[in-house]
Amino acid sequence: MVRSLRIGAAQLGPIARDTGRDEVVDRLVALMRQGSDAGCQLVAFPELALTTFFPRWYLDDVPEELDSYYETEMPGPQTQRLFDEAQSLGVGFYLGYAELTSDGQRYNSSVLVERDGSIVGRYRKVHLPGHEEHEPDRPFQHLERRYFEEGPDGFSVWEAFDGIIGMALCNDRRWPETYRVMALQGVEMVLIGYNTPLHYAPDPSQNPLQSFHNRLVMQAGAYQNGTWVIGVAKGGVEEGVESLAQSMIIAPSGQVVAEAETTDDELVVADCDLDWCKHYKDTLFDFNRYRRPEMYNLITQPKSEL
Ligand code: CDV
Repeated sequence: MVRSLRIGAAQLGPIARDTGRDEVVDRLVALMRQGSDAGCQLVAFPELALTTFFPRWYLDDVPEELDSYYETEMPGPQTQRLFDEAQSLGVGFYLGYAELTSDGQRYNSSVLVERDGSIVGRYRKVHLPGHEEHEPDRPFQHLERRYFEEGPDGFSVWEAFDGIIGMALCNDRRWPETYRVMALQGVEMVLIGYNTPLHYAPDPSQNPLQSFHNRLVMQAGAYQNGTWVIGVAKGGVEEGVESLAQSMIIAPSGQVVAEAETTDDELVVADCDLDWCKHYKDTLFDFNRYRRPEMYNLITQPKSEL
C-alpha cells in the first residue's frame, strides 16, 4: 500500500500586536477547511502561530502584555475550536505556540494533533536564537532567549499519519543535528514552523541571503537524512518588520515540490510519498552501513570542553 500523505503547509501573513486569539483562530480554521477541501490529512501552521511575534519587543514594563501571549493550556478555551475542527474535518495539524506551564516555565513549543483531535506529541524548541537583554540600538529586538527556556527534551519522533513524524521550530532548521537526531529515529517527515525577519542585526550582510539560507538548510536536511521537510512561515510585514515567507515542501531527494507564491495566508499542498524516504535511507544514506559515529565524538562533547 502506498503511504501517501497529502500535506498543507498553512503559511500565515502578519498578525498585528492587537489582534486577538479569536481572529487568529478564525484564520487557522479557514486554512484547515481549505486543507480539507483540498484533501489534506495534515495541515502545518507556523511557529508562534497564535499571536504576533512578541519577542521583537522588550516588554518588562508591560508584564501583563507579555503574559497574554502564552498559552497556559493546550487546548485552551480559545484553541479548543482547532481541535474540534480537526475532529470534524478529519484533518490533523501541527501548531507552534508560546507555552506557560503550571510551574511557571516558558517554552517556544509546538503540538502535533491527529485527525481525531487527539494530541500525538509536544515539542519544546531546542535552539533559541537572539539575546537575553534589551538591546535598544537594534531596530527591533529578538528576545527569545529572555522569554523562553531552552527545550529540555530534545528531538523525538512519533508514529502518526501512517508515518514517522518529527517536529522542530525555526532556528532549529539551521542546525544539521536537528534532522540527524530525528533521522536516527527513522523520521519520514519533519514539520518546521518559522518566523525569520529579513534583517539580522548581528550581521546585516546575511540579510540578502535569507531566502537562500532558508532553502539551503531545509533542502540539505531533507536530502542528507532521506526525509520530507515541511517549512511553514509567518511572513510579510508584521508591525513594521518584514519576515521571510517562502513556505515549502521538500522531498527526500532535496527537491522543492511545492512553494508559497505570496507572503500572506496561503495553503501550499503536496502529496508526500513517505516510501520515497527509503530510496535514500536504504542506499546512499544507509546509516547502519555507512555512518562512522566513532569518528564523530566531538559533536557530543560538552561546549566547555571544546
Ligand atoms: N524565530 C527564529 O528562530 N528566528 C531565527 C532568526 C532570529 C535568525 C531564525 O533562525 O530564523
